[in-house]
Amino acid sequence: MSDETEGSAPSALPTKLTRTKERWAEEGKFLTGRVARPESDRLPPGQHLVKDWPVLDLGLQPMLPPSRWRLDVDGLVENPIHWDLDAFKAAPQSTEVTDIHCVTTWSRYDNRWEGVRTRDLMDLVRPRAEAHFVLLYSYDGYTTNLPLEDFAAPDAMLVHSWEGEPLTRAHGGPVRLVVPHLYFWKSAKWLKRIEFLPADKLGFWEERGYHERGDPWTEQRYSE
Ligand SMILES: Nc1nc2c(c(=O)[nH]1)N[C@H]1C(S)=C(S)[C@@H](COP(=O)(O)O)O[C@H]1N2
Ligand SMILES: [Mo]
Repeated sequence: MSDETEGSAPSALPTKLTRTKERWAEEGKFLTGRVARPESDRLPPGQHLVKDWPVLDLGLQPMLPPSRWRLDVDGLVENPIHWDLDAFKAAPQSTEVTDIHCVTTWSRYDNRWEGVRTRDLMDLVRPRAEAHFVLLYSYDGYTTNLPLEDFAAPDAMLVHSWEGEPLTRAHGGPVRLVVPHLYFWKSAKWLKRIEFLPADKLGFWEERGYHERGDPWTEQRYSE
């Protein structure tokens, strides 16, 4: 149950995958040194296409019945919100079809998402002028950070559905973030809280050597 996993720090669980990924960050694994452009190339450098949708996380998939899911949006905002799933679904809904690029080199094209655009969320909470970054908190203890401009990308969304079906627990249901133009580790599953901040604060993978921004087109896989 989420009661057991909500408060636990994922850093206390150095799984084999976590250690392997930390080593990749140290070694600069998968870097090709090539640069691609989203206008002319659809597949970023060093990526290969997959047809299925892999599941990647820290190994703790919180069990969140839709009735128990809550989202807090707070920090430097005029109008903090505390939503349940009904309130989330009452907000303006949108659909987007976008590609996934995971730093572990798989990409998946044409994912159909439904949910609330981050821009529509920002219209509701009204970030203050001093807000320049967001930190996302998830129910498994995961965190990830984003500059405000990336969070506010026109195709970035808080999604509840994929291909017309409710997002599964394995893929971050009831609600996850999707930021299509950055590596997929920025797209927090089991979203719990969005905090607007004046300055950058590193998230789980960013603290372990992953890039602060994570642009797949310039292979921002790891920090220098
Ligand atoms: N809450 C949470 N979100 C997360 C992660 C995680 O461990 N916990 N892993 C990230 C990573 S590294 C990837 S590649 C994607 C994987 O999403 P998927 O399992 O739906 O493919 O989720 C991202 N969001
Ligand atoms: Mo990932």
